[in-house]
Amino acid sequence: MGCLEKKYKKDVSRKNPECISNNTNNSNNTNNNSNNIVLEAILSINGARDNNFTFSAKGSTVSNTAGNYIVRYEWDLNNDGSYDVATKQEYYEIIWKDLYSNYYDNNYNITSITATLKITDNLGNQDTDTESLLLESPVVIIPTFIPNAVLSISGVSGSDFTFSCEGSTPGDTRNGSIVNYEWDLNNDGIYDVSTIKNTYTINWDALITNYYNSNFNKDAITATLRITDNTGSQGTDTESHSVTTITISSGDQGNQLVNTSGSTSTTTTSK
Ligand SMILES: [Ca+2]
Ligand SMILES: [Ca+2]
Repeated sequence: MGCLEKKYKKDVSRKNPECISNNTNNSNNTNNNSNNIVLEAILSINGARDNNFTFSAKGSTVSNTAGNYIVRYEWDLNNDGSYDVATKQEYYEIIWKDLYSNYYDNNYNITSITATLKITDNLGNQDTDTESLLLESPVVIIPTFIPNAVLSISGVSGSDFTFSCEGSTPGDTRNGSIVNYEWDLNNDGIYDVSTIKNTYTINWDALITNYYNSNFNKDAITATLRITDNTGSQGTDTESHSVTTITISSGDQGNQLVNTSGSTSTTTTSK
């Protein structure tokens, strides 16, 4: 057959590549009739999620110099076989939102763009090229439903001490729930007690003997509460409490979100 080699280029979408010239003797171009014209479409795609996209036919060629030229560019922006846009210029620009919402089922998370360019010259010859562009994976937005831990401590030296997390809330305040409370009674980073109730009470002797030096001679203790909600997200709060005066210490010093991938982010709010 006389198809010129150029016609069997990378356009894999064209199931039945056909000779685009009628030249059947495979002779060299003589540039004196339209039968020798070879038209080559070259598509390039540039763009990124959240940015502009440019579909370009730059580099597409007609092979002879007999006066034929490209008169129309058609763009199938999603390679579904239907050409979506026609231009006289050799490129087409579209913003990301219009591209995915109009041509990719409104799917922001698509991972690649595949498009086909069809060019037509003034003699009616046509050629196509199909190309794909891989997109970076979209940034996963971690929900900012952060449990809010609020620790309060009451008690004086010699009496019972009550640690309470009343006022704490799960990340989803409407539908969520707190499923676990953990108490670090001496703020050494080790949670000493875990409860499903939102209070924990311990007498002075047990508190000092078990969690502080028995010769405890300070004015205050410091404890941390950690709550876990039904999604596994956690919040913490640390409070210091005077043991010499009858008072309730309460605060809301910070929250911690632990996401399911294991990394941790922390936000801090002042009292
Ligand atoms: Ca299309
Ligand atoms: Ca501890």
